[in-house]
Amino acid sequence: MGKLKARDERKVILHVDMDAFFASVEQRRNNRLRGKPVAVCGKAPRTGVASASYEARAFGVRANMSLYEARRRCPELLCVEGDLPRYIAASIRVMGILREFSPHIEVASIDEAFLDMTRCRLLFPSPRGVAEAIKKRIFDDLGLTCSVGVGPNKLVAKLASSQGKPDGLKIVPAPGVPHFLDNLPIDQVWGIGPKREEALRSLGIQSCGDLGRFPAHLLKERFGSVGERLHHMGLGIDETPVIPLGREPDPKSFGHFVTVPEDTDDPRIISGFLLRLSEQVGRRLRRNGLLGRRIALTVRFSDFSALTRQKTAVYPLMSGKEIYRLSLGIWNSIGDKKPVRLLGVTVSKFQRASNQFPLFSRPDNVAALWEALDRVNDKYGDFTLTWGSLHLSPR
Ligand code: TTP
Ligand code: MG
Repeated sequence: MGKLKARDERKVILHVDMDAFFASVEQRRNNRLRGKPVAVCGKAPRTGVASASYEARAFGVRANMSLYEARRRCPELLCVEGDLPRYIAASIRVMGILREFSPHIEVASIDEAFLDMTRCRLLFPSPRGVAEAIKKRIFDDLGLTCSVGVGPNKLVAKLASSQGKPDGLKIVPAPGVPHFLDNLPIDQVWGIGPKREEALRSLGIQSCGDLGRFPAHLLKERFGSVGERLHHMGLGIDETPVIPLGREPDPKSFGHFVTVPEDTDDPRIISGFLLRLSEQVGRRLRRNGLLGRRIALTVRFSDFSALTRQKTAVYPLMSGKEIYRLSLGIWNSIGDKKPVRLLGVTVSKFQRASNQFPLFSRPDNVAALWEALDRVNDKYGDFTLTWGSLHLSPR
């Protein structure tokens, strides 16, 4: 088993994830739903399950399942049309509570956050104590349960919180990481879908710990850049910091790059990557409360020749779609195209996105809300949300 970095061993990271978040919010506000199998769904008639209460999960109902299938598994399922502004309001209250415990908080999605407690040790010497206090505060204030994982880095903390669900509390100190990973089947590691799981099992890899012992170069050969990430996961290594919202250090530009899995000149594949990169950059802008005017496209071709071209937008942007339109425009203007090896989209020439959201006085709430919306949009296309439909008051 590889060694954890000494730097990691000193850190105390918490991952807090609300249990069956949307469904629990609905159960909390409507007595008739409590203790019952509940599914929260979108508006459209052919929508799927966004969140299933744990009572519904006992019947095999899961997120992303079609309503048809969910009802087949659980005929008494109570379906509730989701109300995103309500969940965002709850999310903002949860994040507000977490912020009382540590200023080093990264809102990872609408219902989950990482807290770096390393520098709060004097105030909260016991990780278990702080985790219990957080759970109690959230329950007392919102009547909702959450699961908390504690580990020496974000990866282990997140894996730990997923193991205790619901209403869980799992602490994995650095020396316990190898044992924890050995007992973690690979299908429980996020990001490993059924296809990849099958491929890993065919290599004799059953647990997350097996992944760490498997020769790294073979994983890379088989899975490309993901292989390295898998290897690190198997060793419980993760050096990514908890990035508090709006606190990326004085950025001049934001760029995202991808080495495509196979050199390609297929315009559909290339535009797909450009869209993804643009969305990533847009998200980063919003998280930092910034708008950008200059968009640059970087391309490295299969023969390793490279070019960067840029364009200045007429007005400052923070939307991934608009960044995509511009970067695609730059791509289309390139004359002599060879198969592409690497693509990058960078945005610069920033200005602050101030006074855009009159409903929120605190900038951290705005950032948290953008983040929450981004994550929900990623996962949950069925809701349409306009600013006007939000009636939230900042805490
Ligand atoms: P999750 O934390 O993944 O799920 P959950 O909170 O419902 O259940 P768990 O106890 O396993 O954490 O997602 C948080 C919320 O995000 C969830 O309540 C609804 C929403 N969501 C979607 O809208 N679509 C999805 O596909 C998923 C997975 C979640
Ligand atoms: Mg959750």
